[in-house]
Amino acid sequence: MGQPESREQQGAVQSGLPPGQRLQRGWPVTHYGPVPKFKPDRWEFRVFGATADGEKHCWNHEEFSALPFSTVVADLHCVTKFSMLSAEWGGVRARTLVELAPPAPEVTHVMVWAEYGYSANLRLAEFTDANTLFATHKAGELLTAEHGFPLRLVVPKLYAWKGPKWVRGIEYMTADRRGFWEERGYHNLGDPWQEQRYSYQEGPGDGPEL
Ligand SMILES: Nc1nc2c(c(=O)[nH]1)N[C@H]1C(S)=C(S)[C@@H](COP(=O)(O)O)O[C@H]1N2
Ligand SMILES: [Mo]
Repeated sequence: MGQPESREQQGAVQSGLPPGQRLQRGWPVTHYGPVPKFKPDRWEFRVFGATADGEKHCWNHEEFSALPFSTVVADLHCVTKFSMLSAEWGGVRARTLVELAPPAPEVTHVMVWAEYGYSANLRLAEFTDANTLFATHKAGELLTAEHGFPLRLVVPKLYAWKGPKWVRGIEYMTADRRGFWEERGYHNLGDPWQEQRYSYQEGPGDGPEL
């Protein structure tokens, strides 16, 4: 369970440019819809769905901020073809939350939920990867509102739409379900190294049909 190890340096996930991507100078802002306003007294992070104990688990902002802090160096690949390499993200490993609020044994997938109903589905194994991070910081500084403050998910091995900004919680699932972009024509898996951009590229077993 979450030992009070405070700062821990994670491995680096830098592998260069996946096929079809180009390098972007700076850090553009990309998302659908408005930037939500952060209300610290109303904010909570919820773990729900098929939890091991059948209960919902919640952290308020103060409690979440006290969780063990780790850093991950990772690239960001937007499906619209720009990439940003070697960003240093700081925050709480997804794995830490899974240890604190474990899933039931039959859980196979996780839906990550953000403000305004944005969502992204991940396989449990991707979610619990050591480099999957709920980021509060980038390059040692708090995230800005446009980039997801107070919390965004970083999944280094997948296209960036799989990392919701303004995350509010996760749902443990016993079967796969498509998230926001996955329902709107994007690939259910989203591996940039295999150029899994669109749903029409999916093969049998890649996920529930559109
Ligand atoms: N809540 C939310 N998160 C989101 C999105 C979104 O539309 N809503 N877009 C995703 C996409 S497509 C990308 S490329 C990245 C962009 O992150 P950035 O604006 O910090 O560069 O955020 C991802 N997270
Ligand atoms: Mo994107």
